Amino acid sequence: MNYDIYRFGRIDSTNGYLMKLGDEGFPEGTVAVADEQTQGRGRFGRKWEAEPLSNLLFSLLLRPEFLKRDEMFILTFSAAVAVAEVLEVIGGLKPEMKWPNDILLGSKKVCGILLESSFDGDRLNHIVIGIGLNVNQTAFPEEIASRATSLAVFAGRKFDREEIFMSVLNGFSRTYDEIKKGNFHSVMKKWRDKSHMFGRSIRLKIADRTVDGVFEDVAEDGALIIRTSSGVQKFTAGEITISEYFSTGRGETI
Ligand code: BT5
Repeated sequence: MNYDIYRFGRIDSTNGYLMKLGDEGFPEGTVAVADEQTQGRGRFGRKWEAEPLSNLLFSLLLRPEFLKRDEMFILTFSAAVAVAEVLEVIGGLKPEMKWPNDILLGSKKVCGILLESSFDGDRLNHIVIGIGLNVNQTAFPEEIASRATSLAVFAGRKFDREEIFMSVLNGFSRTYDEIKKGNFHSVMKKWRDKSHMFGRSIRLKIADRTVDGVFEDVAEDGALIIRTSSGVQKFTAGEITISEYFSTGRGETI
């Protein structure tokens, strides 16, 4: 993929910016990266908080016309695989995938991925994938301090943000080529190999409902499969908590 990179010292949100450029017809491969976001966003209107100049905050515009609406999930998994492989190669780290859109180091969140899409009826206009990776930040705001970590905290050294950025873009380009060829399985396999949740007791929160069970698998369509007391169930959305945390009273969503 040919990338066209727009760089910002400060911006509201790289995702918001690229959603607008998407509407204006900018091509696939347009990238926005910022040293600081004033309104960095997560899913469901949540905030992404990142110290200026310390982290990797970027978004990528895609026009994956080859994907069906219910196949978009593969893009989140592809991005997660691209980031995790960079952490392994450059950082010598062992990242862990957390369904559906997080990467953890030592059970704490180091990276969040936000996929936003624009449709015209059933026709896809564009998709924006946003990646927030904690790189050199060593202290976090109180609300997230117990659940967030960074490469620097974990590895005990600073990292070159640009090197990580370029490596993630290169890695994503390779993964994107795979899924263009319809090879979802190889991406899902790489993701699964980095998930250590299989067989663990989890609690899934979906809106105001909770489901307790055992993490059975992630299906080829990206859905979470949980074994509950009433049988095996499949979910396409929600938020997981690992039961070890809530059983010790630390019940918080990573
Ligand atoms: C995500 O949402 O994890 C997706 C985050 C995507 C951020 C990128 S940065 C570049 C691009 N531009 C944007 O505006 N966004 C994208 P979610 O799963 O909803 O998780 C959000 C939750 O993670 C928050 O409610 C906090 O609890 C926690 N959180 C916030 N900042 C964090 C950080 N720096 N590290 C770890 N956890 C954080």
